Amino acid sequence: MLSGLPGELVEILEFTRRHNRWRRFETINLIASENLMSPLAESAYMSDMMHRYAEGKPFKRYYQGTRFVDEVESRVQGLMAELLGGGFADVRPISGTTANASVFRVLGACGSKAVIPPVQAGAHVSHTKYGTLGALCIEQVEMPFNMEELNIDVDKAVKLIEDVSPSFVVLGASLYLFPHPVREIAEAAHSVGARLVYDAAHVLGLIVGKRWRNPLDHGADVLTASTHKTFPGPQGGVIVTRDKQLYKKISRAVFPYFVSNHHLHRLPALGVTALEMKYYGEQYADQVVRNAKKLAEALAERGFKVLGEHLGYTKSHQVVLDVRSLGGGAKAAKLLEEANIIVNKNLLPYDPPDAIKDPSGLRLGVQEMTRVGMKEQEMEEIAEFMKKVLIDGEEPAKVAEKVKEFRMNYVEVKYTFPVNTVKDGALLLLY
Ligand code: DSN
Repeated sequence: MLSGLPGELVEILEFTRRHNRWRRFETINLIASENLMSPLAESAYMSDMMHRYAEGKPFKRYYQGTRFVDEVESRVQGLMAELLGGGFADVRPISGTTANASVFRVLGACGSKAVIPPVQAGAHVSHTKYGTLGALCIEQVEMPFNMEELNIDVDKAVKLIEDVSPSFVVLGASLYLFPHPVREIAEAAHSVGARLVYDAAHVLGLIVGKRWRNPLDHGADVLTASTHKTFPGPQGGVIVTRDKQLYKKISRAVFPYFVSNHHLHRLPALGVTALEMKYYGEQYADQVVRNAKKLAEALAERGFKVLGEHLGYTKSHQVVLDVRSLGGGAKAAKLLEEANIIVNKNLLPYDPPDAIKDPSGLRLGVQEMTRVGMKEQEMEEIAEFMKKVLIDGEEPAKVAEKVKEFRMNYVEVKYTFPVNTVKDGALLLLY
């Protein structure tokens, strides 16, 4: 079919096809920051909006031709705010980092201080001097961490906030097993006139599905997130706050400081996902947290060192392993990839910061496999595949074939509306 076309073209198409087949149908994906959109959301994503510009806010644009984009964007803003218990949502940030940049720019001046979770304990790069804070020349001050509780050390963090008197404090993390103490930290922040930003990128789907406390109900001033981790939407960002004045200021930072055009085709897909989460989110989030706990238990039973045993392992979508005795995170992640199991190596809270290239840990997330219908029984099977590769020393290529067979049984995205995008013509409706 592709004969007669330039070789470079065939290669690009072929690599894309191979990627799609491998990552979508042949691998067990346990990257904690990824997920799948439903075919309905994917079809909404493939709209003409991807070609258009709409700088500004709905109904107040700098371009003509946006009347339907305005309708979609204003509805999606409303839905995202509704899912988070009310307030005001800006859906224009094109990533979680862009959302953070916009908020940090408003809350902190160059030379001010921000208190953040420790880097090894999961602060996102945008919270740090290496990333967005550094770009805004805001100083990072790390909160003390309690290794026993695998959480922020509340008493010490409160004292630190009182001593440092930062412009803002950040909670939420990329390595995230147990909910951070929002209420106590919010009180401490407010007592020194600081704002509390909660980065909910990893747990947005769990918050919306009511399986993780909503930080806006516990004193956080503003929530930022990406929309594609436990919240299974298109890649992008969102900001939600119940403070109208703060919302206005942040919106003025989103555009024109950090976003010009906001990749409009995300918006209908985000709207579809928001509605999926409105109707199916609790069911989905419930299964995600069950699966994570089950995977942790199944791995521990098979001899893995799983963090947080005395705390019940996890309350989120994540499971964290210490694989130092199995050759370290880099080696373990590579072997699993050869066996068609995709994970990422990760610093653990007790690793030195310079261990980033070969940290002690693996971070696993069950949200994507939950989305394709896996339940507790399948978590046992995943743990068994991982044992074969990392503990029994079986040939990864052999396990890869078994993983492929297993994965082929879970291709349909669940927790969505019963629409067949081909048969019911949803795709055609868009054109
Ligand atoms: N840091 C990425 C992760 O958690 O995988 C997301 O930006």
